[in-house]
Parts: sequence; C-alpha cells; structure tokens
Amino acid sequence: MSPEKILPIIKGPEDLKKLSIQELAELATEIRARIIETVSRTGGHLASNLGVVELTLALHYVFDSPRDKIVWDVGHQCYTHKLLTGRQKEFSRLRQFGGLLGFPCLEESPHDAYNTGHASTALSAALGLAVARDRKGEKHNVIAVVGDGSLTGGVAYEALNQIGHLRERLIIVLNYNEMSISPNVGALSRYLSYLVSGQPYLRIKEQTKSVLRSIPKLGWPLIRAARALEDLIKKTFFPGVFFEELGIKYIGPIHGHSLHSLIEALNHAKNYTGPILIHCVTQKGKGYRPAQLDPEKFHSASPFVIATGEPVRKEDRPSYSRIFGEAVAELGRSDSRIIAITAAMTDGTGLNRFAEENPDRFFDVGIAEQHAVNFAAGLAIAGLKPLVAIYSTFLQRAYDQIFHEVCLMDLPVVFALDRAGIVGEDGPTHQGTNDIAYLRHMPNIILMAPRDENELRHMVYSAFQYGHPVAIRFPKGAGPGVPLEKEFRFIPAGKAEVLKTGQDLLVAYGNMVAIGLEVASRLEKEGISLAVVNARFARPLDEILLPELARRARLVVTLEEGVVEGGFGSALREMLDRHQVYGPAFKSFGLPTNIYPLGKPEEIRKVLGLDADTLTVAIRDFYRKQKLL
Ligand SMILES: Cc1ncc(C[n+]2csc(CCOP(=O)(O)OP(=O)(O)O)c2C)c(N)n1
Repeated sequence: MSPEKILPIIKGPEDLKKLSIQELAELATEIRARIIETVSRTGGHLASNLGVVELTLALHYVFDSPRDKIVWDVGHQCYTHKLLTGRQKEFSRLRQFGGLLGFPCLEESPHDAYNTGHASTALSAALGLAVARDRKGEKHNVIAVVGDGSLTGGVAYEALNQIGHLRERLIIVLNYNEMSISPNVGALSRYLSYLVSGQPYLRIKEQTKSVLRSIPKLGWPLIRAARALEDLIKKTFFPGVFFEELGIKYIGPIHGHSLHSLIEALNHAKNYTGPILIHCVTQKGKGYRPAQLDPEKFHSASPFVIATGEPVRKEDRPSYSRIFGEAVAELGRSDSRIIAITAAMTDGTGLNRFAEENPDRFFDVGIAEQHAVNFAAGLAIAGLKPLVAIYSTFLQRAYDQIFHEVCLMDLPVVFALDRAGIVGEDGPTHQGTNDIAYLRHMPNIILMAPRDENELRHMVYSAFQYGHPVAIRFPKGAGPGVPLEKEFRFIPAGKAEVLKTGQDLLVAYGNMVAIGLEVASRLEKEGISLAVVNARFARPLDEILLPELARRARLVVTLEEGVVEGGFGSALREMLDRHQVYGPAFKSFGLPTNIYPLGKPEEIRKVLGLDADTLTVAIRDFYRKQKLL
C-alpha cells in the first residue's frame, strides 16, 4: 500500500473543501486502499463501500455536515463517510469488539444523522427531517442516499408518495449499481436500467434539436409545435418520468465515479426548492478487481487475502444456511408444490441450489419482506406449499402479514428464520433475538429450533407436513458438525426429547441445547444433577413430558438465544402455570432487550452471560440461592 498523503490530514469534511478535484481523486484512491486493507482484516460490506467513494466525497464537498443531514439507506455503505468525519483512527477496529460500528451510529458522531441497518427507511426518515426543518424555520439541507436495491422495499414507495405530495425541499441520491446483494430484481429495477442503458431520449432530443437547427427561420407557432413535440417525446422517453410524474424533479443518469459530474449535480440539487432525485450510476466493488468481478461475494465479506480475494479462513463445516438450502432442494425434487421465496437474499439463505433447479418455483421478490409473506399466503391458499426464507431480524418487517395473512387463516406457510440469535459484527440492527417473542403469540403457528444441523433437516421436512404456519429458527454459521442422516424423519409437533436424565430440569431451545449439555455435565461433577431436555418446539410445548419432569424437579432452568421477555422460558413458565406446577424454583437464561455490544457472537455471548462458563457459575449460584447446595 503506498503511503497516504491526503487522508491523514482530513480531520473533518471542512478539510475537503480546500482540495482541488485532482486532489479529491487522489483521496478517493487512498480511501479505497484504506477500506480494502481494513475490511480484509475485519470483514464487512466491501463492494457497496467501494462503489460510493466519489459519491461520498462529493456529498461532503458540496454540503456541510453535520449541519446538513445525510441519511444513508441501510447504512452499510458509510465507511468513506466515517473516514471523512473524524473516525480514521477508530476505523482500524471496524466491527470489532468495542470498536466502530459498520453502520451509521448517532452515539458515535454528530455526522451520523440517523441510525440504519434495515433497508428502505432513508426516504421516510429524510422527509421527517425535512418537514421538521421547515416547521422549525431552519435552512439546512437533507439528503437521503438510497440504493436501487433498497428502492424495491415497499416503505420507500410509501415515502415517495408523501414526498411527491408534500413537495418539501429534499434531495434524494439514488445510487444505482444494478445490484441489491444479488443482481437487482423487479419492474422498477428494469425501468431504472432502461433509463441508464437506452437513454433514447438523449438521442431523440439531439436529433430533434438538429432538425430544428437546420430550419432557417422558425416562426413562433413552429417553435411551439416543436416544443410540444419535444414534450411529447419527453413524456414518452424522458428519463425519470416516473419520478417527475410523482412531483419529484429528476436529474440523471449521471456518472457516479466522476467527481466533476457529481459535484455539479449536487450543487444544482442544493439550489432546488422542492424534492429532487439524482440518479447516479456507480459500480459495486469499484477499484478492487475481485469485488468488481464478484460483487455478490464481496457485498458482505469475511476477512480475505487482498492479493487473491480468497477468504482467510475456510469454514471446515457447512453452514446451517447451506444444510437448510440443500434440504429444501432435496424436498423440492419430489414435491412440485414447494415454492421458495426470498427477499433479496438468495445466497445468504442458501436457496441458490433450489433456485437453480427450479427457476419457475423460486421467487426473489426484492427487499420486500411484507410482500413476500403476503405473496406466500396467496400461494398457500391456492394449495401450494410456500417456504419464505428470511433472516430473523428482517422478518420483523412482516409482523402484520404473518398474523393477518397467514396465521389467522391458518395457512401452511413455512418460515425459515436464518441468523436467529446473536449475529455478531453487524451490530444491534442485525441481531436475530426477537423472533420467539414476536411469533409466540400468533394463532396456529408452530415454532421450532433444531439443536444441530441434522435436526434442522428433519424439521424442514416435518414443517411441510404439519398443514399449519411453521417457523424454524436457526443460527448464523456452522452447526456442531454432526453426521447427517440421509433419510428425512418426521418430528411430531410439540415433541421434546430427553438427552440426559437427572433430578432437576434444564430445558434448552435450539443452539442452546449443546451449551446446556456442556453445563449440565460440568455441574454433574460437582454433584448437581440436571436432566437436559431438547425442547425442539417453543410452540406447542411438550405438554406431557415437560410438566411431568418439572413436577419431580426442585428447580427448572431454561436456556434460549433470544430475548427473555416473551421468549421460550416465559412460554414454559406459562405452561407450568397452566398445569399448576408451582413447586420448582424457576429461572430463564436468555438475552436482554437492550442494545447489544458489538463483536463476534462468542464475545457477545460471553458479555451477556450465555456461554458455558458463565452459565455454569450462574446455575450453581441459583442452586445456592435456593439453598439446594
Ligand atoms: C429490511 C432488510 N432486508 C434485507 C436487508 C439485507 N440487505 C442489506 S444491503 C441489501 C442490498 C441493498 O442494495 P442497495 O440498496 O442497492 O445497496 P448496494 O449494496 O447495492 O449499494 C440487502 C438486501 C436489509 N438490510 N434490510
């Protein structure tokens, strides 16, 4: 890496304004090198960040942050922004325990105008900021930066609807790179790509102009007729007519890596008195060949070798996502009613195999979780077997659809909640810790969580048999690496399994079963005897086995990697209450509802007390407090 000359002297955005365009371009090169070097160590959203270096420089060159407010949609592309706003030193600890968040963070800097992590929210938030500004008589600019992928989310259209209606002064920068995580999908995406690739209006306009120029003396009627013709052409072909019709001025498409074009367009937008959208064309992964060639792989990369782009560490065990995806593909081969749906996460959810084998039975609906669930309900009511694979944190979006479209009608939709539990380096917006609580009270739903990847396969198989809404939650990363049984096995709904006998009772859910076994075996050596039950289901619970074991126990503990409030432990407690089992002392170990520290899952687990060491101590203490030791 050649030594940085300009970046170290940029202490804040004001320092940018002293630079020439040439120096800004050199700074862009230094920033790219810094981002590549850092992310190669820490992992992170490489391709998206490399794509917006010039755009971010131009934004900070033209506007005055923090007075002017820049709202980043998703926020995963904010690394250059962080480097330009006084966080260069901390940047080396990006996404690390105690380090810098990879998303905007109000607590980190006044330059972060709004916290994001989930997609499609920037337009609504920016409109709120713009309306507040005007009502308070302030004068600053509000700029929303939104990707074409994020523009597939329904909430973005709800915002556009109100933006065009209110016509407040607001700048929207559409960062168009043809990619969501995978290539972008949908009719609007096709329209945007048409604007960029065809640009028929520009050609026709030039032709019209040259025809008009070639007529020597035009009278006003002819000029008016020519203008009307131009308007007609504009209406038919004008780039951005969609936005213009909504009442949002459109500029573009412009070259998103040309500092000159960006600065010119942003300056123009700054002086505009209503809502205006600048359509910038950028390239994901720009400046790093492996990321340019495979932007999907480098959307969110784990640490890699810069020279080759290859990951530093190759997982020796397959991820839960992969095992899940293979099970779905296998089941799809013998049941043509299975339809798989993803909300812009084909690869992440492991559905790529099914998608390749069944292109007509696979749907990427864009970043549209609510629609995905509603769409699945339509398929289910018509007799098909839809599977909706969405990360736990993003399914939160579709709460009402799960309730109103699926559960109330008791439709057999299978939800696969990947990244359930502690997710790690992406920070608080991405933790999948709420799903047990937000699903547990839904009518008719069956909730389950496998203790390992083998059980996941059986759960996927069983889920399609129940004939009710089903949600299977499983964690990020690899399972314990147990051998996989070839034949699928049916697990009756609500059937728990005893893994170890003992006097008192430990009931664990999902990935906490392995930790529960470890803790129980350590405590056994101290004379503490705990039966360990793999609950498998949070709903319905095993109404026979669990009350029976609890009745005999002096103490019951539950383990879950989810929020305790409204979680699995609460479910068991309510069930014991229903069965009038009041004898044993009861304690739930799980997660708090407040914001989690940043770091690797194992670091977060330790801080929050869900690792085997801390749990061993905590359960021993519980025995002591109950005077059972
Ligand atoms: C509600 C929600 N669903 C899914 C995601 C996962 N996700 C993160 S970034 C991204 C793609 C965003 O594409 P785009 O806005 O075009 O930004 P780009 O990375 O292409 O710059 C997706 C699907 C998310 N953050 N939020």
